[in-house]
Amino acid sequence: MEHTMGADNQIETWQEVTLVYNSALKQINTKLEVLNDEFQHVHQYNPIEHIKSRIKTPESIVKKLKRHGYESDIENMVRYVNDIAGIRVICSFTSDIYRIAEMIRLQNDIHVVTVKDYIRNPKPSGYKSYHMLVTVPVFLSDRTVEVKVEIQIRTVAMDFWASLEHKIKYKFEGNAPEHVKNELVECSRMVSELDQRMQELNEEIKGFAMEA
Ligand code: 0O2
Repeated sequence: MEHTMGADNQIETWQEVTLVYNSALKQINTKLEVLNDEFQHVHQYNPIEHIKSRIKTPESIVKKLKRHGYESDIENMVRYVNDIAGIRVICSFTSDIYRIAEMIRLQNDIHVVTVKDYIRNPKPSGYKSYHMLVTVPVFLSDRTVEVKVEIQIRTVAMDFWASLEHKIKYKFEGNAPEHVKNELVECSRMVSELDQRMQELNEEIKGFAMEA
């Protein structure tokens, strides 16, 4: 029998939450590694630079539930917090992002719930990244559970920007001075320009390699 967590919540303790979400992360990690290896085999090129994954801390989950006005219990965590399990995929070029997203979409057992393209539509802060909320089946001894995983795909440059902006946001508790915010928006514009120029350079080099 199949259960979607949240609709028919089969998870009752924090230990079960970590077990099930960790298993989902392992599955997605393996899928991405396989796709990267296959891509290397076929095209002699790795679209993925590296992958980071994490389970959200209980403190951070409770904070998120509170922000949205929900009580802190396991059922609400599973139902309303979409990024308990998160994977960040870092690649070199913007075109790799869409290539990886398409490869994920084509996996039979992955169901794409939502997509947020903050590259085509950046956040007012300047944040850019491609977000996919997916579910993946986790096969337990007595049941199969569809588990939500948030996949964030971004370039090295976008990641550099996001990690500094995150530190600044944390330091100023979300109230950074206006000139700092403006500078971040300007840096984000520079990130886009850098990504575009690097991609153009890469295309040109590929053209040379084909002629040789
Ligand atoms: P952490 O520490 O990364 O876990 P949600 O808040 O998730 O219910 P929302 O706002 O629609 O709903 O989600 P969104 O914006 O699609 O994705 C949220 C995650 O994206 C964040 O998770 C960050 O990881 C990242 N993110 C979104 N906006 C920004 C931004 O302006 N700057 C940076 N540096 N990261 C951003 P958490 O839970 O906020 O944090």
